[in-house]
Amino acid sequence: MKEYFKVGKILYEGPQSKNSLAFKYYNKDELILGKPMKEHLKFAMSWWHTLCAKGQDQFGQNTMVRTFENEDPLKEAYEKVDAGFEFMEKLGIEYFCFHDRDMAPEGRTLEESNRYLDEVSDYVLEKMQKTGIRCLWGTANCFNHKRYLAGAGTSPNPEVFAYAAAQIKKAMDTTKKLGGKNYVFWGGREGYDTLLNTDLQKELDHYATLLKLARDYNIKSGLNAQLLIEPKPKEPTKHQYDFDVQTVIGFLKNYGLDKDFKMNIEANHATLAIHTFQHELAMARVHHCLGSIDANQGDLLLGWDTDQFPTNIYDATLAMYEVLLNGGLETGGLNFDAKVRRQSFTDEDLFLAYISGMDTFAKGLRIAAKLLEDKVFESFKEKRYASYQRGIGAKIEKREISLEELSEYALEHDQITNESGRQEQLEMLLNQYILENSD
Ligand code: XUL
Ligand code: CO
Repeated sequence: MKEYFKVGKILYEGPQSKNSLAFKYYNKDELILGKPMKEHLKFAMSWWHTLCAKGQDQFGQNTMVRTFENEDPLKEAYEKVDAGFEFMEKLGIEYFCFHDRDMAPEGRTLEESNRYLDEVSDYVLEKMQKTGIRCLWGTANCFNHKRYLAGAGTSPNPEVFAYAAAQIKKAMDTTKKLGGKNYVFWGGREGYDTLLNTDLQKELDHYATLLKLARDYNIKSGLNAQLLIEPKPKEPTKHQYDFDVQTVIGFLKNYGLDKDFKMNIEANHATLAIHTFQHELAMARVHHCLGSIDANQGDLLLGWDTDQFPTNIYDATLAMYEVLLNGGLETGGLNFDAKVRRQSFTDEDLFLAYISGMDTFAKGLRIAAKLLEDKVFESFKEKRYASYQRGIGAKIEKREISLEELSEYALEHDQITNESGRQEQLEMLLNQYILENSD
């Protein structure tokens, strides 16, 4: 069997190691809060960025030098399977995520595309059985082809709606075949560029219909995956309907779909929505719909989805803090929806990027676990809201009070004293935990 990467197996060498091709913080079997790191951090390889991205941008051509290239796209798809499994095995990554069209090429007809996907996914299944590597989630690419120029479920053209439905059905069947426990809907081109040509009501209704049909098929087909919506506020359209977690929750509730879907939260999408990553995770957590994570980061100075590998320890700490508060991600995991920069065109760069991302989240997990164990923020918050446990506070919480009674109460208690929110102290403590645990 051909070896695609010159890099060997990546091992844990600990924080003192100077070897860039080794983990410093990710020690897969080490117990954190009684659970092995690899169970807290179900890392996944993104098929598209890792095996398909070639480094092109809107101004320039491909830059990546890859050993798994072939003039015949179908043959290349098989090479990508071999290369992808070698890559995951060498990094100790136990999951992957895929779109239908990055696993197998688009054919001349839908029937041919389906056949390609069947064939390549048969081979993927073989590799999964040999290696024990699993599928975290599957999805359909209903945004790349020009037929989707005006959306998929929200296209004004019902032929496009039908085509998208067919692609989703097939991607769900393939996810079932590969044993995926989650299925993702990223809105792709479900949004608008101008309201001058857009019937907002119809588009929202149609989008909800597509999701309802997929929800029903998830049960009918026996896939029974956790369905996930991935919010993103803009790009490619000016306004995406799945703007952010709160918007999606409102949409799902409006159409009676809130029990059927959770969220797949991507850090760079949070940035585009002018939220922190932690905000999106916390919002999903308190609404019991935190499903999975697309682990990456954006560039705060660029206004687009740069999909960089996560290196920010501060953000990763707060993200893992939310995950721990959530009691984990159940069927979800951390998919590196991230690509190497176009100047990082060697195979080795791919390994370095994943090692860096995995170590960032491993470090974040370690710090978050300590913060939680020591109840640094939790005990502060408990005290901050403690007066809601007694007197007038308890009545408000139990909703055993009217506006008139509150008015009477306030008339008698109009000299109010507040307590400091201690933001700077808490930020200092967070820094201390990050720095104290710097090796
Ligand atoms: C696009 C994006 C997608 C989804 C899956 O910004 O994040 O790759 O994760 O379609
Ligand atoms: Co994503």
